Amino acid sequence: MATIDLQLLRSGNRRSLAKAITLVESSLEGHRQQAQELLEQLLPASGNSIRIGITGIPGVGKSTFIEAFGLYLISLGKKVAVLAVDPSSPLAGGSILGDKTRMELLSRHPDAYIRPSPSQGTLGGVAQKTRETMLLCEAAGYDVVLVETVGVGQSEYQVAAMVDFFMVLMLPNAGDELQGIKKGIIELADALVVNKADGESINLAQQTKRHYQNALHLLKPHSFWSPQVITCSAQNNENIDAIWSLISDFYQQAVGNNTFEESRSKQNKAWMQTLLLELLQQKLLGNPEVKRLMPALQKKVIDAETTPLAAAKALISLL
Ligand SMILES: Nc1nc2c(ncn2[C@@H]2O[C@H](COP(=O)(O)OP(=O)(O)OP(=O)(O)O)[C@@H](O)[C@H]2O)c(=O)[nH]1
Ligand SMILES: [Mg+2]
Repeated sequence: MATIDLQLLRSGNRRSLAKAITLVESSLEGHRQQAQELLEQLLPASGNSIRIGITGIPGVGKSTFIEAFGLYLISLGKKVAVLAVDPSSPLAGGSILGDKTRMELLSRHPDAYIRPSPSQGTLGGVAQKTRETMLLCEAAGYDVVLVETVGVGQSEYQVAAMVDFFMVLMLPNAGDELQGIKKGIIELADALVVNKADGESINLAQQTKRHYQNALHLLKPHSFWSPQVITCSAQNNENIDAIWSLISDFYQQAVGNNTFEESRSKQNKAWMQTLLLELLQQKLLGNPEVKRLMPALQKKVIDAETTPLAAAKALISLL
């Protein structure tokens, strides 16, 4: 892989950014090392964006929303990067690419950069690569990074742990409780957005909004910010500006009371912990002695000749 021109990348050159992301996504050991060096060099230039996570069940309108929201942000003079985290789907990447038809104007706009989900990675998996890609986009001058995920797996938790503001898109459907979104995800949301508040669904959307307002009221004020419920129509471009003003409000408050930086520090510490445990596991299970002794110890445990704890300790002691 050719070397990456830092100046060119920082000036916002798209080819240079794309090359850097490809490097970061590569699983080859040599590339991994080169990628880490690049990231360390760019670290001081990263971090200057607002990172927004967007989740919701298939069909809720995430792509349509991102098209409308992204174009609105661009109209305010911002540069917008859209990343996807979708480790569960074998079609990962395919989906957001196919989605470019729903993000037609955004995907062609010079101030937008859309990147599909990386295919399953090793260390830290897709989440690690998305984090690294986010840093690269920031170094390349993107002011807003939108991280999209389908709300049907574990990836929502990973996305919530890497963004500053996390929003869950919902359908107008007051009777349908959580619509397949896990309660734990709702608890992480800084905003619930009831999309498709248009046509015959306007009243239902308002009803749904009140329903969640009442429910959220019971859930949390976990910090200075009380989660907000808002309706919009991504299709008709309605209330898209109100959603941005809500996020701006959050951002200003969070920066003002230091929770913005604090929350990013916490995220970095927690992520380091995750990576540490993952590396440890890799190291343990890759150790030749551990591999050699594992079957015999497993058999001993099965035959009740030793306890699971004693066997596990014997293996750990080999490190
Ligand atoms: N009436 C109405 N329809 C919408 C709105 N937003 C999206 N849709 C429609 O809902 C359908 C799904 O929209 P998408 O944007 O593809 O939804 P998605 O969440 O990205 O779906 P996946 O990519 O499958 O997870 C499409 O037919 C859209 O045209 C809206 O605000 N109002
Ligand atoms: Mg989509």
